[in-house]
Amino acid sequence: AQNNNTVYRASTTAPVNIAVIKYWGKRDASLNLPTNSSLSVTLSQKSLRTLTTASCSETYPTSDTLTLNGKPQDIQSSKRTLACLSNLRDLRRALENADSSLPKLSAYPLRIVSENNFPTAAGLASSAAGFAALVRAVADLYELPQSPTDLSRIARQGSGSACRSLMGGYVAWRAGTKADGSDSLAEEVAPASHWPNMRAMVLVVSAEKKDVPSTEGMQTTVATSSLFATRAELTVPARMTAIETAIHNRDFPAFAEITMRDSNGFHATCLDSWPPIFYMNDVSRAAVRLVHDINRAAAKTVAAYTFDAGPNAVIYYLDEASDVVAGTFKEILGEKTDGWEGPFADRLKNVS
Ligand code: 2P0
Repeated sequence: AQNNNTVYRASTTAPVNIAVIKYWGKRDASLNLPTNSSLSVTLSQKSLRTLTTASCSETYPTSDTLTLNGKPQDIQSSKRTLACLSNLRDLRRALENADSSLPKLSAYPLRIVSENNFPTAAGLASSAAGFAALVRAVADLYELPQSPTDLSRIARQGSGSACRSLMGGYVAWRAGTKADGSDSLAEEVAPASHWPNMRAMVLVVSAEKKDVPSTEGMQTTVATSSLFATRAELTVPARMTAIETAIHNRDFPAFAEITMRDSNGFHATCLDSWPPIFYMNDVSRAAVRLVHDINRAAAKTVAAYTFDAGPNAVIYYLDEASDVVAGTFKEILGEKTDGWEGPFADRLKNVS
């Protein structure tokens, strides 16, 4: 082959998603196949996103490199990153085999540079945006024709929740039943524009690294919790159907109740694990009480909380309730903690 100095490059951003029906439990740990389906809301990229540039060149030194927030990462020790890159290369190679005029990018070393516009350690689903951006950037670099749903199968192998960050709005990750994972993929349930007055705010209770990493925590729950099987087999499937109906009907009280119950149910299976796993703390529980107080005072459901594998709260509400919801949170927590992050009050309408 002739010497080719060209550097091929593509940049992209991917959003953070926050699940309202939680993914917790794997039926296959190497392919990241979940025990139950899940559903998330994509947050505005103005506040939370990963920006990733992927490039490749025949002139790059031999092996692939990845830099996260300025720090070089060891790709070879990350089976998940290797799985994503190998899947993307296979798709590129298929294109090159079908059209010999295409440059052989699949044979070139990759250089991937990724940055979050929020603290990585803040427990804000950085792996979801990170792997979604990595997959999208390399897919763009390779000019792959695959749809976001097709690419979600690849991002899922990086981090389960990453498959839900390849599209905006309301996104379902269908658990699937096949052993090879081919039917375990993300689908858009509704675009963000379907419910333009939906808002989310993040209450940063702690920016410290979580106690028990998600992968380890979910393995412990699946193996030891006596509540878990009911959640995975009965409770979550019923909630998936109900919350999709609530989203289609823009029924906030129904959406909110299902969201809060699913968060509580997920944390109940954590507490029911052996040894027990605690992600919420006293401040988290104060936020739960405050949301129930706000809803009681309003005599209707105007706010919903949800918690992931950490103590931070995400609060959903509609724009018309922002005075009573965001206003009350700022009033009560604003002075007492420095955890309130105003800029995270998102307009989902602006999600691209
Ligand atoms: C979710 N979480 O649905 C749930 C709710 C945390 C609680 O997805 O092992 O980082 O990489 O597949 O995606 C966090 O788990 O786990 C998560 P892996 P991931 O958002």
